[in-house]
Amino acid sequence: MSIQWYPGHMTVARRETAKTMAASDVVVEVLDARMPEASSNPIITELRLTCQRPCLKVLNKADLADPTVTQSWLEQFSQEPGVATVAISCTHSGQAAKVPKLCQPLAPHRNSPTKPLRMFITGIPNVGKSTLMNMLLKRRLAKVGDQPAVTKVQQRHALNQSMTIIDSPGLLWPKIEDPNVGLLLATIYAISAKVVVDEEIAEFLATILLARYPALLTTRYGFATKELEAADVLDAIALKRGCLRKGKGGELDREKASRILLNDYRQGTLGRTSLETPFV
Ligand SMILES: Nc1nc2c(ncn2[C@@H]2O[C@H](COP(=O)(O)OP(=O)(O)OP(=O)(O)O)[C@@H](O)[C@H]2O)c(=O)[nH]1
Ligand SMILES: [Mg+2]
Repeated sequence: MSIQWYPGHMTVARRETAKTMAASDVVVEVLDARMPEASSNPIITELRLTCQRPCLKVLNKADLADPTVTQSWLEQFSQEPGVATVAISCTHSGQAAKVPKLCQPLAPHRNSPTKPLRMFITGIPNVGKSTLMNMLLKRRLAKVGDQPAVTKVQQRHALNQSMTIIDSPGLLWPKIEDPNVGLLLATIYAISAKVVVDEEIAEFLATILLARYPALLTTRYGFATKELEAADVLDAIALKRGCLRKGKGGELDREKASRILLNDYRQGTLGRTSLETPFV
């Protein structure tokens, strides 16, 4: 499955991203800690290299990711020139404050009311950009929500006398060539559910969970995973949760089971997992 999905507001977002980046000092690229590579937008990388802007890669939602794997990602990203990295969770108060502290040394000449440090928060949809801005401002100025494309326009705010922050709409790239990346992004709901079928995403997720975190499935749903395949996982969830298709003679409702698995995964109810590792 390669995903070709580029709604009109994304074209505008791309143009705006280029413009705002040129007028910023540090690019704060928010990634999903559970898949920092798949959630890196090649357009943002290309633009920041062209504009020669330093970048802070924020591995957000670290509370949902496997801490050992997150540490390996931080080590890998810190090797990149002009890049600093940090893993945070915006649901834990105080962690967002690390962001401006790490941005300042990336543009030390910008530190006064006449030359404020301009931090541009960007990234793919639903990774927590607006939540990060709200946490920094300690006010709910931007709307947030667990779905893509909540933010429609950029917002600029003064953080203090010598720092400004800009929140921006999520940005994807026009054609996601690698089917794995498409499915990973659908798993964290960076791509709209209208574009991908839940059952396909859930089966993809089940494959990874079976390989890396089978115990989490057993703990959550109460079935043994030995010798199960991904499709069996959905059947097992349907059985355990009594998901049956109406008027179909007791046939299992795999679609409903898929939604249960995806919701549990997205909300972190299943436990802490990383779907991508830097070792492979
Ligand atoms: N568990 C967890 N959830 C988070 C964290 N940060 C944000 N969220 C949740 O992630 C969802 C998306 O957050 P937003 O701030 O709206 O994401 P966004 O990147 O601004 O999304 P768009 O505007 O659609 O591009 C919301 O449900 C947030 O509550 C985090 O660190 N941990
Ligand atoms: Mg937003």
